[in-house]
Amino acid sequence: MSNVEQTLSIIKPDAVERNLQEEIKNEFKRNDFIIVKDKKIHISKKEAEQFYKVHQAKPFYNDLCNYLSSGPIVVMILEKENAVLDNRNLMGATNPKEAKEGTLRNKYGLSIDKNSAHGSDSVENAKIEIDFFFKD
Ligand code: IDP
Ligand code: MG
Repeated sequence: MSNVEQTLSIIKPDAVERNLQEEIKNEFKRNDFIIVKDKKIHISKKEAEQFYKVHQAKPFYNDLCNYLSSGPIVVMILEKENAVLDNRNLMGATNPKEAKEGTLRNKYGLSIDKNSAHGSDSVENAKIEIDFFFKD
């Protein structure tokens, strides 16, 4: 039985700043993801706060929101079988130092905050996050 899913991916400011968006998009395509929609945007701090609301109690919340709104990002809807989990596996661990060889965060991440990529962590959150950026 097929299990085609969509997930939300963000190429974060550190990677866009280093002009890695085409290289990272190619990584997704090589790994059988279809990029259904994509756009380059620069969000406000308020939008970042809304997007990362689940983390509002965390000590790093303010820095995280400042960071995500610090420069342009590329937001994408990715589609494939098991897209949510496959994207998490392709990204690797949150901390690039712990991310396995060959994962995006291992290859491109600079630090736990500048870790180059975001990916939804569940099908339910993927729907919410896709709506957040692509509902018009
Ligand atoms: P994830 O991006 O792998 O899903 P989350 O725990 O959802 O990781 O955290 C969201 C983002 O917050 C991470 O991608 C990372 O940039 C940042 N972050 C997570 N933990 C820390 C921390 O301990 N210090 C600073 N930033 C953090
Ligand atoms: Mg997360």
